[in-house]
Amino acid sequence: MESKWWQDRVVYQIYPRSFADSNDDGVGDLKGIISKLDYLKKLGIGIIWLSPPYVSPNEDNGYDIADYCNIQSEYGTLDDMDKLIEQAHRRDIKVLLDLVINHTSRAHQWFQNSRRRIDPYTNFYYWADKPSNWTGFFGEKAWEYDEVRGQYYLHLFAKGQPDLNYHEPKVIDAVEGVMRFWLDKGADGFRCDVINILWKTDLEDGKKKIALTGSEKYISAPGLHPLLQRFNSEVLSKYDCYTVGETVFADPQMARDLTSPERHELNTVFSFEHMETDCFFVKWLLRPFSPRRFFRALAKWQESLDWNTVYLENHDQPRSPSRFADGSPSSAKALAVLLLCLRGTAFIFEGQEIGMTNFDYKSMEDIKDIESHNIYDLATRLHLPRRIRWKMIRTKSRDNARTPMQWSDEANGGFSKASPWLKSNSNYKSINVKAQENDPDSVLAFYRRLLEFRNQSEILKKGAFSQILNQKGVFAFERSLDGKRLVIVINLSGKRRQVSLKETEVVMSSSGASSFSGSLEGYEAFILK
Ligand code: ISL
Ligand code: CA
Repeated sequence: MESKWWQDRVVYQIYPRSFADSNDDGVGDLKGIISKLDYLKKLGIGIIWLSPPYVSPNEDNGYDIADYCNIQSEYGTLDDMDKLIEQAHRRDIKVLLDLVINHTSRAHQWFQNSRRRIDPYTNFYYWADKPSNWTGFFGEKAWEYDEVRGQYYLHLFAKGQPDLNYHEPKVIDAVEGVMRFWLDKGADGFRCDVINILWKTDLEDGKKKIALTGSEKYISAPGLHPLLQRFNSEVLSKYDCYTVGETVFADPQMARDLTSPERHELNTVFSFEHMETDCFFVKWLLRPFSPRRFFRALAKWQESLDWNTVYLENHDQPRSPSRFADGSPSSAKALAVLLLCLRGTAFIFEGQEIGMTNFDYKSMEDIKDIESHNIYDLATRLHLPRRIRWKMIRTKSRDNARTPMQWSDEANGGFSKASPWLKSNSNYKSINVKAQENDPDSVLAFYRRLLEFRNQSEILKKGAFSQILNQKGVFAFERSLDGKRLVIVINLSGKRRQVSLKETEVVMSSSGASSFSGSLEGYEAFILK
């Protein structure tokens, strides 16, 4: 079958705030992104996804939107956005935008009108006299009293992020207007924030029998599917666009229901199962990393869906070499082999291609993320010792991913001459683009070679996945197409391991080794045929 453009290309996620600062005010911006398009092209990227650059009070760094159709002035102007899309397209790079439609900011005009009961906005949000006892994603109560309206509103994330009410048809129309606005401007699709929780049921509740989290009332609730089908038939199907939905608490069946082509909802989703193998129930309850559990989750999703996404990092997750390995450049390369050899649309997060690691902060004062602060405060109220609280934050804070991109060994990693909005990782002196650019052994050089290989390998782009082994920290799988096969073997154990595989001819290796005898060093990976 003919493949779609989004099946043939690799995506690069940009967190605009932290990527490149063109005017040295300490905040990344759109002009900064434009100046790095050649760098991305050379890397082998075919699609970029921008985290939200829209007008926002920044309580959740742009995931709290006050105006969907304008650019936050610190990032630039609508004109800059037009230029960015045009310049990307000129290089044959597609552009995905973040569509955050579960909630707006409290500062959005829709909310300001709704709290004053000004029509047609009166029912744009979930209002209740007697709220349910739900807890939100950031560890707070999910309802907040609004003095102006004299009622409670639902916010599954921060207080500044009231949830939109999709039971109100005018919300659907308004959101479709936003989608059309950006697609007409040339955007090639959307990454859809927490898309499987849009539809809520049984909100007002006096009875105490509902579960504390309330999640069973909104995870892929039945009303979600007609809603997504409507977005698809009214808007998405009219453009050659791609959608990837962020789906929380989803199992493969839910993912199939959202992505099966004949249902006309989304193209792909982000699953979380492999990212949840180092915790119990919630990410803050730390569990030692187990390569076996991790690979098992990846293989399960590879086998359950015909086509989906693959990712190891994003702006909400710790850095993968720190999290799944020992943080070393060789482990960053081994993880690159895993990411880019699995079947599906692969996503690289900014800085992953140079092996950036978790932050090296020493205290909460350096942390900016609202989720981290809320959870730290909650843990303080629960009397957890400081040592434990800090360990949770250091290991899992979203700021691990959000430190400024490390371009050179100049001040602040060459990100900005001004002090950046979030402190740089001090390892920028050794881990940076400039140092890696001309070093053939660098993580960056390896990513470039691997992307070049993947971009022309029909087997890696289209081939079937099949697991070969998962034991003692070593994972091996086969990709096959029309009788041809590649075998990929990755050692995430940190120790030398011996395996027995039929294939021994080395196509590529993370260490540069050109022969394979069945033995892998710690954090070594091979592509064999
Ligand atoms: O980050 C998480 C784990 O800490 C998730 O619970 C995360 O909150 C969830 O995946 C939803 O994330 C998305 O929506 C949030 C926003 O804060 C995240 O940055 C975004 O990726 C609310 O818009
Ligand atoms: Ca700037």
